[in-house]
Amino acid sequence: MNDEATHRVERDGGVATVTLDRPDALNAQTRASRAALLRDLRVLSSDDGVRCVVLTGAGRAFSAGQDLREPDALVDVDVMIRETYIPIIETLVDMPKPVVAAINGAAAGAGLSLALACDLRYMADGAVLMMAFSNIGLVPDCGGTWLLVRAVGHARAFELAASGRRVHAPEALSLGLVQRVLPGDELQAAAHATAVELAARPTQALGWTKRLLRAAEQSPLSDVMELEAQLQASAVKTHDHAEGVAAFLEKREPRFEGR
Ligand code: T3D
Repeated sequence: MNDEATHRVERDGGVATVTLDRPDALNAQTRASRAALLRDLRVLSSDDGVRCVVLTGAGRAFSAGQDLREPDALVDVDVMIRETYIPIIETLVDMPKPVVAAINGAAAGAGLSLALACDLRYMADGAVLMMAFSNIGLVPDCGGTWLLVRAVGHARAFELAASGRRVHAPEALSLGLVQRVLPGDELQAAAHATAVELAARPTQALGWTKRLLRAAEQSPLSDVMELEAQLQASAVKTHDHAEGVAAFLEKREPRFEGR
């Protein structure tokens, strides 16, 4: 699935784990690594057999963002961002199934944007988050502003972006940037366990729920309620709705199939 060998994709039932795998470079992103990642994320997005995705990093970092040693990285940077970074973020945000980030180590710059594009973030107690862009005289990109301001509000987002400082796990948890902090050696198991639970939920309804929550962040109430009505009209026709109601009436656990 990945001939570039800059990440790995492993399947376990309905859970796919994507591991950024350039540990010697703190999983920093290059043109080639982004192209390969985008290709595989799109495959996972359209594969109905995949019902939850975990995104994590190999070694001691989640991702240090753009590989600052990559030759010519800044040539046509806007084109590069449009062609690789933006579609990766959009694919994660629009993925019609839950995506869990297991932040095993530093998530900096575009690496933090990747994590913020996921639906849930679990963080190792020794990891750090960094809006690193201003440390090298850049503005946040890859949706970092859009995602961060919605997570923590303007003033906190500005402070984190302007300082470029390290946010350690307890602060990340208190800011709501991550949902759980775990000892490093328990992180992957906890993220996988949550992914297994989510994969057993009604995947199509969860995908539509993601879409509604994103719409709710930027659309008027009346528009969102109309979209809710439209998607509910689709949801009531699913196998999982029938199964959920039957299971409730029969006083048993539902067996959702994601359709
Ligand atoms: O530029 C464009 O193309 C536009 C797009 C921009 C998007 C972006 O992502 S901009 C932001 C880029 N990322 C950064 O600025 C983060 C830089 N790295 C750090 O701040 C820190 O390294 C970390 C917080 C990630 C980790 O800190 P620490 O103390 O654990 O490790 P370290 O000692 O700083 O780094 C270890 C090595 O990794 C070191 O190399 P060395 O000295 O052992 O040979 C360091 O240079 C290297 N490294 C870390 N980050 C990057 C990197 N090499 C290349 N690119 C990196 N992003």
